[in-house]
Amino acid sequence: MRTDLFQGHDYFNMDDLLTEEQKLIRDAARAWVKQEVSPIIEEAAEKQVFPKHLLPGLGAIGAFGPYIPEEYGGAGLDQISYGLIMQELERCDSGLRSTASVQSSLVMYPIWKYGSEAQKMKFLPKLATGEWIGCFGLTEPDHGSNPGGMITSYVEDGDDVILNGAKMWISNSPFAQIAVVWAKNEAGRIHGLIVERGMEGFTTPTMKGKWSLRASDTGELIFDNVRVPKSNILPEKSGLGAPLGCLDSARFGIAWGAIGAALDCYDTALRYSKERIQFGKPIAAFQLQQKKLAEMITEITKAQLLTFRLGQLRNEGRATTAQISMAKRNNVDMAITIAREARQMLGAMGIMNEYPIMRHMMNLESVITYEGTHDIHLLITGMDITGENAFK
Ligand code: TGC
Ligand code: FAD
Repeated sequence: MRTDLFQGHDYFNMDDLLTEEQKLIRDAARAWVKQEVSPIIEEAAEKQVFPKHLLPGLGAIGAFGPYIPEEYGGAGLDQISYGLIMQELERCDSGLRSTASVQSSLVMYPIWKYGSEAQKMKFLPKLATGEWIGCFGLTEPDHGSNPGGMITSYVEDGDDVILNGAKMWISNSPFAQIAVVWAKNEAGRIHGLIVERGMEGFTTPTMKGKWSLRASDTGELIFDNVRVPKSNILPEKSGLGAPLGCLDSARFGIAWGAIGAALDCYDTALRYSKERIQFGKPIAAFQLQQKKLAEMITEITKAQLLTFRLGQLRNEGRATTAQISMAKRNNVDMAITIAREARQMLGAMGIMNEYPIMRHMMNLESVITYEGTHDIHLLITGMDITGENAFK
């Protein structure tokens, strides 16, 4: 078993910009990850199982709904604290961060922002502790980048609605107690519904065979005439803007998380390069290896600065969707590039599970695709700066 020696890298003294509370939250998340997750993560990824026994611990470090008010069971933290927790989780594994960001931004966030008071009181406290786990159903087999084309829909029937359709690629669906599902009503308007495990006609088959995000469960959501009470419809917002608003929050978390994965790859390559001797000296002494390391820490530092500023803007309620897109796209691309370079720096050892790099690299292939692909985020930036919509 590998010892987790990670200490963090802060080339531009970013810690000076953090409050004492933010540093405490980050350090607590890091310590928990080192003790509880680092020792088991390689085996979980190899066996393709999500380690469910970690859920209460994730709740305890505030990873579920960090910014949800305390009256609903959340930690009532600011956005930078949320980002730092995501960074520490993804420093270990993107799947671990996925579980926390889906629960926080894609399940708790819509219930908090668009739900009734009764829905908030019923679901949020149990989601905050990890007693209940939720998932988010937007993507369909034929509608990924274009969720507005979804065909999952419902018709009214007395106090209930009858839901039909299917969602695919849904993180945590195989074991989630609830699913926040986006579906069209009879008028073709998109609404969010809370579908609960046990409702007749609702099934969640697991999708196996992923070479990426193996320590995170992914599945489908199948709705075959599922009767859902109208009281489970989120009343306060409808239209595609409702799920897209949740994605803003989740993409923000991913922008921070990707820095964590990049830091772990950089840290591993730096340590290895100082220890590995070839041609009579450490490979860290060769200019080509130094170039790789210097470029890695430069890109990480740029991403840290970008993301910290985004956190400030989000704390002030001023971050735009396009700014969040730019940070998600830049940081994930930065992380995957560093993972590929770091893997090469370890030579043959880079492919082994004794080191985390190959796992990060494979995980990041999902991260660069989900929550809006690399191309989609570029087009969001393109639309923002030119005023021309390339999607229509
Ligand atoms: P478009 O016409 O641009 O917008 C439709 C309506 O939504 C409004 N809107 C927003 N509202 C709130 N927040 C935002 N961020 C918003 N962005 C847009 C917009 O004003 C409009 O409102 P209205 O009143 O005029 O109707 O929509 P479009 O159909 O052209 O699509 C735009 C596009 C392609 C950018 C968008 O659909 C998109 O982002 N596609 C990517 C899909 C995506 O990211 N899926 C993610 C699924 S969840 C997931 O991957 C979870 S992974 C989980 C994990 O494990 O971490
Ligand atoms: P497509 O939309 O078919 O895109 C294929 C390619 O075409 C991409 O390269 C894309 O960039 C490109 N493309 C598409 N449209 C355009 C365009 N207009 N211009 C230029 N290029 C374009 N979804 C959820 O709802 N909930 C979840 O919890 C969830 N978890 C996920 C977990 C994993 C592990 C993965 C891999 C995915 C998950 N997703 C989830 C789905 C994810 O959001 C989608 O995969 C993603 O939005 C892309 O959709 P798609 O795979 O259908 O690709």
